[in-house]
This record gives sequence, structure tokens and C-alpha cells, in this order.
Amino acid sequence: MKTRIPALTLAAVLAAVVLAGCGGSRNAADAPKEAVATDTGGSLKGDFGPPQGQPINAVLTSPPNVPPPLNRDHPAKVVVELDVVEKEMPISEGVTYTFWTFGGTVPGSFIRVRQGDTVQFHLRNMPDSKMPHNIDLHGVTGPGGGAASSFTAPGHVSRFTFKALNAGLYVYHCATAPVGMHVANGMYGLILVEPPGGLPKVDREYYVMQGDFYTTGKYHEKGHQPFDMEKAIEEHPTYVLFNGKEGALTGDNALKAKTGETVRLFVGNGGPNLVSSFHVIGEIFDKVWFEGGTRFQENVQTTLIPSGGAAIMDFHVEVPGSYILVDHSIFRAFNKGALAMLKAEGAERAEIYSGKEVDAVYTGGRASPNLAAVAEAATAAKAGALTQEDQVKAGQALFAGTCSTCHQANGEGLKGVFPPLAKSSVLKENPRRIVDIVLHGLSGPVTVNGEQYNSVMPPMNQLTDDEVANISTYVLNSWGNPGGRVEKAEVAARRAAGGGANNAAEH
Ligand code: HEC
Ligand SMILES: [Cu+2]
Repeated sequence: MKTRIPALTLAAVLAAVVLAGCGGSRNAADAPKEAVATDTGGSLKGDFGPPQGQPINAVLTSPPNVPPPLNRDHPAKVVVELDVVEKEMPISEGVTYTFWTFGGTVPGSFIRVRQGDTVQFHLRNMPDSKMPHNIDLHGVTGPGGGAASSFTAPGHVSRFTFKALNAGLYVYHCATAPVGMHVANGMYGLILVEPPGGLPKVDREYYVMQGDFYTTGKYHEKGHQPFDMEKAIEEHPTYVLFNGKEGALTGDNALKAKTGETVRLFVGNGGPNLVSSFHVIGEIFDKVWFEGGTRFQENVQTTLIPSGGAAIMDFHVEVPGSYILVDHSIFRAFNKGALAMLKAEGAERAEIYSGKEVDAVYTGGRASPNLAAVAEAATAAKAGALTQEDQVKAGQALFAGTCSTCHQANGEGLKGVFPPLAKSSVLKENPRRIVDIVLHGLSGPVTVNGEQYNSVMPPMNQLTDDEVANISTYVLNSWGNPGGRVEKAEVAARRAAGGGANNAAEH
């Protein structure tokens, strides 16, 4: 190892010489001085003395909202009161989960303080909680980040105080054993420690946080889903979500902006396991304060957000339409829920972009909030009152995000490429066959309404039994098909029977 040190030193000297050489009017002494000038000094220069004025109660906000900029020129004593609430909430349409939360939401309340502030933190664990909890704030200087001082039993409050010495965007999370389980249940959020001058002004600020979730049932399995410790240890999430719920930020809940505005996202990643490749489809981040730190990078497509990390990104909105926020580890976006949306209103800018909505391409049925029908069907099924009509409605919503890409929303298909489902001769001959086709896919030659197709339909085995039942019932009762009803049990039996609907094997 020792022999490497002179080599590195030599490289540094050479680099300095090269820099100085091409600098024109600059001289060699400039370079190190500039480097020092841009150094904020970190915690060494983060103490601006004792708090001044009356104590201030921190404004806490629920996601996707962010407290307003502080516009304060001196350090203060800031009181934060955060409640730990364990509660059942939807994690997807028709699916519930028992979340453990900071402030009743996932992610927890957003906290905003100024560098040099003295923060008096009150953590209250609600009396109806079943578990003890604590908090580790990554913006705290001191062992455990507050965890050791904040262990709080149900019905108790604990208090600790820290000085926010480093500016930046920091994750906070529960650190009670088993830590992974507390985090997986939603116990994380963000605290922004503003630099003394604040951040540059923007038109809108939003709070988005990714997390991975582990349920015993598969993705979209309806009803209440318990936490699955094995899947969590194996790092095989069932859901990867922004703001704790599939659809938390799509359809009517989409983030909003207008053209001509600059939008800032405070994005955190609670994990517990996955690293996020955060990307906004159709936008380029003008600035990214990567890792939530002091410096920004410019003109970024995708920024990496580690588990237990955060980033701040600004972008100017030029063109109206829907922008899709994803984890660009893309199966997570389209098959595990890591998809959010920002809708920008304003006049078209044809000179920048020719137009045509991105919605249908990237989101299918997720763009509109009609997935409510799916939840209604699930509720009805649970009560033993599921009607054919419920199934048709739910099936229609699911068809939009699943089958319509190929067979088209009106079931007419695309001539020579995707066969029609409307008045389908295949379904007329044997309506029950739809279950096998959806579960196992279809390949080889098939004649539909007198026209030959010889292509491949991939198995849709990401769908749950009730989803297949609802979609099948919808198709059978639409566009002049023979009608009839497919129940969940029939789908389960066909799935268990395995095999395929391959034409070649049948003929
Ligand atoms: C990726 C494109 C694609 C998707 C998505 C898709 N299909 Fe298909 N589907 C096909 C193709 C291609 C065929 C013909 C396969 C062949 O040539 O053997 C087909 C055939 C069929 C058939 C039999 C022929 C007919 O027209 O009646 C049915 C029924 C069917 N699909 C239903 C569905 C349903 C329901 C869904 C949604 C759950 C779905 N498909 C999703 C491409 C797709
Ligand atoms: Cu906890």
C-alpha cells in the first residue's frame, strides 16, 4: 500500500500543472483557493451560536406536501412533535396493510429546519400502538442519531434535543429491533436542514419517498396482507411504491404543475432493501443535489438514491402533459407499483415537442382513477356478494392496463398482428378457453374470424386469480361475445392444472 501514496501525489501534482497550464490568465495558486472557497465546512461551520428568539413550533406536512421555506436569518429553537401511529391503510386497490407510521402517513411528516437550529424533538407513541418505536434521524450528530434517546413504549412520550450542524436532506427512520421490519412497515420520512441562505426559490416543492414492501400474498392479491419476513430477508419485494400506496400519486392524486414553472422534488428512499434509479419520463433534471448534499449536478436523466438516502431535484416544465415518475429498474414501475405522475397544464409548445400524450403508452389504465371498480369488486367478493356486473366493471378497468395494449381498448385488435376479441370465433367455440389463454399465453397458428394469426401472446401470469376471473368475465360479456361468468375458483383450478393453451399442442 505504501508505494501507492507517492504515485497518487505525483498524479495530483501533474493534474495541478496541467490545469494551471491551460488556464490562460489563471495561475497555479488559484485552483486550491477556489476549492477552499466552495467548501462549506460541514459541521465545523454549522454552529451559529445559541438559539435566538422564542421557540418555534415546526410546521409538519403530510406527503406530497412540503413545509414552506423558512426565510430565517438566525438559529432558533425548533420544537418538533411527531406521533407514531400504527394503522391499517390501503397499499393497493382492494389490498390493505398494517402500516407503522410517523405522523399517520407513509412516508412520515416532512420536517424543515435551518442549519444551526436547536431541535427539541418529542416522539409520542400512541396508546393503541402494539410496538415500541424510536427514531434515528440521519441529520443528527450523535450516536444512534437519536435512536438511543427516543425508545418509546406505547402510550409514552420521549424527548431529546440536537443541534442540526450539517445542511442537507436527510432520511429519518425507526431503529427499533427488528429494524428491517419497522422500516418495511413504513417507518421513515425526510428532514430538510436548509443551508443558512435557504435553497434557490422555485414555484412548487413536492415530497416523494420510495419504499419496498413485503406481503405474504402476491402482487394485487386482494384483502388484508400481513408482512412477510422471509421475502424481506430474501429482498424479494411484492410492492415497490412511492408514498406508501399504489396510486398514491396517479390519476386524481397526481402532482400538479403549470408550464413555465420550476418544480422541486425532495425524494427519499426508505428502503429497507432496494436502491432507486429515480427517473421522470419526459423530463431532464436541470439540477440534482445528489445524495441530498450541498453540491448539485446539472442535466441529469436518472439519479441513484440509496436506501436510507435522498436527493433534491429541480426541473423547469416547458411542455404540458403527464410526466411519469419511476424507479427505472423498470419491472418495479410496471409490475410492483413504483409509478407516480406529475400533470402539467399549459399551452402546447409544438416547437419543443410535437404533442401526443404519453399516458396511454406508459400507464395504460393507471392514468385514470377508474381502478376504484377493482376495489369495489374486492369488497363485494369479501362479503360474498360479488355480482357479474361488479366483475365486468373491475374487468374493464384491468383490461385497460393489461390487454388493451395489443387487443386495443375496443377489442378490435390490430389487423394481421393482434387478433380481435370482439365477436371472437375462438371464444364462440369455447368461452372457457379464455382462462387458459390468459394464464398460459397462446402461440402457434390460430384462426380468428376467418383470419389466420401465427404469433405469440405471453402468459399473463402476473395477474391474480380474481383479476383473471374479472377480465375474462368482462371480455365474455363485451363486443358480441357469448357471455357467461368466470369465477376465481375456476381460475385457481386452471392455474393449478398448469400446461398451456398452445395451438400446436392441441391440433
Ligand atoms: C403482448 C400482446 C398481447 C397482450 C398484452 C394480450 N394478448 Fe391476447 N393475444 C395476443 C396474440 C398475438 C394472440 C394470438 C396468438 C397466436 O397467434 O397464437 C392473442 C390471442 C388471444 C385470444 C385468442 C384469440 C382471440 O382473438 O379470441 C384471446 C381470447 C386473448 N388473446 C385474450 C387476451 C386477454 C384477455 C388479454 C389480457 C389479459 C390478452 N389477450 C393480452 C397478444 C396479446
Ligand atoms: Cu418502529
